Amino acid sequence: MFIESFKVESPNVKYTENEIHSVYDYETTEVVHENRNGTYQWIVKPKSVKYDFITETRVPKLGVMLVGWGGNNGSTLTAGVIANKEGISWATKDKVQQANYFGSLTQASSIRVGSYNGEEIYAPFKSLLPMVNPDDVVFGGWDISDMNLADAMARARVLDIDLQKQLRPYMENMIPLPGIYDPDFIAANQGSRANSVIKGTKKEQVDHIIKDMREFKEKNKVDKLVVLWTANTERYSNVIVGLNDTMENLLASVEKDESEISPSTLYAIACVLEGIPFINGSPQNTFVPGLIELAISKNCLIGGDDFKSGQTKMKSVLVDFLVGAGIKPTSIVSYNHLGNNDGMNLSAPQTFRSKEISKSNVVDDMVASNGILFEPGEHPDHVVVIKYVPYVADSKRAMDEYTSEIFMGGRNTIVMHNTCEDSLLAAPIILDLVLLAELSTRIQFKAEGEGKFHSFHPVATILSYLTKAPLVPPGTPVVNALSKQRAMLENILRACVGLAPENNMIMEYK
Ligand code: NAI
Ligand code: DG6
Repeated sequence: MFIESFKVESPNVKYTENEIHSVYDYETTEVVHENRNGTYQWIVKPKSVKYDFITETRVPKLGVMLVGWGGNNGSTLTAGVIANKEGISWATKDKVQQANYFGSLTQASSIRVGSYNGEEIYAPFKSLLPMVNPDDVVFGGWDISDMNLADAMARARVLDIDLQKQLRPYMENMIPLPGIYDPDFIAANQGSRANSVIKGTKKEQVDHIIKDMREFKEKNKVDKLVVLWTANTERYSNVIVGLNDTMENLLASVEKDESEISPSTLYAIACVLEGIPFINGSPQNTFVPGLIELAISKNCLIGGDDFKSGQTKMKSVLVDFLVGAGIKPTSIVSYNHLGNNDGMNLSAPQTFRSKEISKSNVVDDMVASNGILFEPGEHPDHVVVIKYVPYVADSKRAMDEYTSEIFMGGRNTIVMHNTCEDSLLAAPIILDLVLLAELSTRIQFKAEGEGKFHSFHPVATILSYLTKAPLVPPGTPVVNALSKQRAMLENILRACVGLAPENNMIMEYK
């Protein structure tokens, strides 16, 4: 059965006018390696820690500024939100299609809340805590191309033409602000697009972005802003001692107009200095060590890297299944081709390399979890290929071959072929990223023994489900397995309303 909303009634949860206060027992385990009677043993101690969570329930008017607003993702997301807000439907060759938010975890997925008369009760994911309604988000942003969003939507060739015609009047006056362009960081084939760029030194460019954000907030009367990079994939920046390795060195390098500070890092610096959450949807190392230090010192949310939209999402399900089933993946070959501007930019070796890195590390935690299948340091062969084929435009083809060793020396080969518009996968993920980033800034907590409430660590691991290469604070385990990432997110939000983690034990029926 599906219900639209619910309220938790518990001595541990208090709803006030502006807050939900929950007292929560976090059941965990502590592992120690100790000398007991002359031999070292692994000892696992169950442990319960009391947490207090406070969630501010007033939902702000949210502004979202996209870097790369006029790209395929930016224009598709903007179009999709307008279509939902205006209740637009359009004729396809099959039927009359209604706007929807399919593919968005927050808008189109559900959670189990319990059972009633022997029936499982589900509710929308978004009913867990008050979240911004995507229809109410004010969009804006930057692009190095001055094309208006209606023309950008047409250039992207993603949405049905009947829908585009209806959306055009809403989008033709939306013109991205000029962007920071540095041809050294993206493919040379992007040069012809760059007709709207911010001039000046790196310091002047950072100041310009700060001014843009302040003006956007003021003009649109938004309470909060989130900025997200959905611009071209950049090459990796070199991390150099004295240049970008510490907060002081990074800020000094901006002052000195050092060439190795990338545009994405400049936008991120501007955001962090303004206390505005910044999310990186592309694979490059925008978050150089100096930037992470800056974000921590300002307690400003940063999250990334690289949207986990299709092939990698499947990989983080399939490899988790294989390793979890005691089957040993020995070779993973992932090939894809696409013909959009992203594909063209990735046809340069340096930008491809950024994508290759973020796509390649996604099975490490699953492999490391099973010492029966894998020797220490052993890893499946893992190859990633991307080719640019203009004809297929945004419709990406992803082909994967997984070879595994099964019982008694047998071989198992699974082959997958996925065809899908890339931007229709990415747009709802962008939405989730900004909505969840905003929500997480309204949550405060403290563990027993901690004096004061505080926010989550500024490096937002809570967003991991949505990214290929989750950025985590130094010393924190990286989790790629999709089901674990989703459970982490859902269970933290459940804790905020005093609900136990979903453990699937269903003891009521045993
Ligand atoms: P796109 O190439 O259509 O759009 C990127 C836009 O960024 C372009 O309009 C370009 O003019 C603009 N741009 C480039 N450098 C800029 C700068 N420094 N400042 C402001 N604007 C700038 O690409 P698309 O398909 O929208 O993808 C965007 C990014 O998202 C790419 O890096 C891609 O790798 C990444 N991504 C996309 C996924 C998908 O499923 N579509 C999944 C994972 C990541
Ligand atoms: C070619 O791989 C283009 C990329 O931008 C991908 O479409 C994007 O990274 C999505 O990757 P995945 O592995 O999540 O499908």
